[in-house]
Amino acid sequence: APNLPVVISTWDFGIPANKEAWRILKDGGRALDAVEAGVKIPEADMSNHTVGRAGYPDRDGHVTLDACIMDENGNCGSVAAMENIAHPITVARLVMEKTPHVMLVGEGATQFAIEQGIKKEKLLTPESEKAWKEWLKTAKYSPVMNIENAQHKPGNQYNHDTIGMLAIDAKGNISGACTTSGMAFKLHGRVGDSPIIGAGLYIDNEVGGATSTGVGEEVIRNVGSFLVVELMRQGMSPEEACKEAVHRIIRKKPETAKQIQVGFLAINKKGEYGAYAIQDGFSFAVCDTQKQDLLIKGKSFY
Ligand code: SD4
Repeated sequence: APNLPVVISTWDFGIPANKEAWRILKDGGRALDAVEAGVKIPEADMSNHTVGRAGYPDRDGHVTLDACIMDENGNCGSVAAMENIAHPITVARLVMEKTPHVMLVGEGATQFAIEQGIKKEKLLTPESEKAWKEWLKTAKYSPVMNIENAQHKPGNQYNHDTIGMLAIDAKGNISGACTTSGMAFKLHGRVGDSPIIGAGLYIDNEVGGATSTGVGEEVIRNVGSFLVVELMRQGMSPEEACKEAVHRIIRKKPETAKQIQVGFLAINKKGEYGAYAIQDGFSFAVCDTQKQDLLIKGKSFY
């Protein structure tokens, strides 16, 4: 196909992540390798408080990370509520490739990562700790929408900036990765949609892939990414499928939906892509043979 390979990612920080993925894709590399390498960029970014290292902690001060990965053969791996390991996406891939399981959580996930030779480290940075202490003064859990403009400001209690990345390589194979520190100041033990196959990410190599960002509870309720892929299977374009999945969330809980952000991003087998969100302000990054740093404003219900 003329427009392959393609890699797309959620939010503005998808641009540098896509560039890293592109280094692999442009030389005929595998989509799976590209998405893992790509999302490791925001995982390592110290100025980013919503993914990986330097992520905001939970209510009790623990940085707990969620991630999953899925390949063109329907293999998948996931870690949830994992502490002290800087690259959860790599551990998710190791779960996929080195164990008979799909998902490891909490201490078991950290233990497995250590057994695989990954070093244990402290992920809470002084800046994130300061933001948490600030939050503790009121200790009010209220996610606020459209945080992409505010995510770098310390003290912001809100965030829903997960990176979800979808890639289709030169061979036409699709893979995806999704990684996050979850909602800032969540209850200890809370797991969002991002590490849940079918909710935060889904790939079907016959059809396409989808990923999500935003308030994970609403995505889990609707098995969002699986829904988007199934709608594409029935003939919808990526954008139409994302739009219908957003409408499903709104129809089910219209009052909740007014207050929150959820965005879906999808790609199909032809390399066509699209997105749709509840609220204005969702963006996604695209990288293909034409352009390596395209940022597109996602359409939205409100
Ligand atoms: C979650 N969906 O933990 C994640 C957060 C997120 O963009 O997407 N941020 O619910």
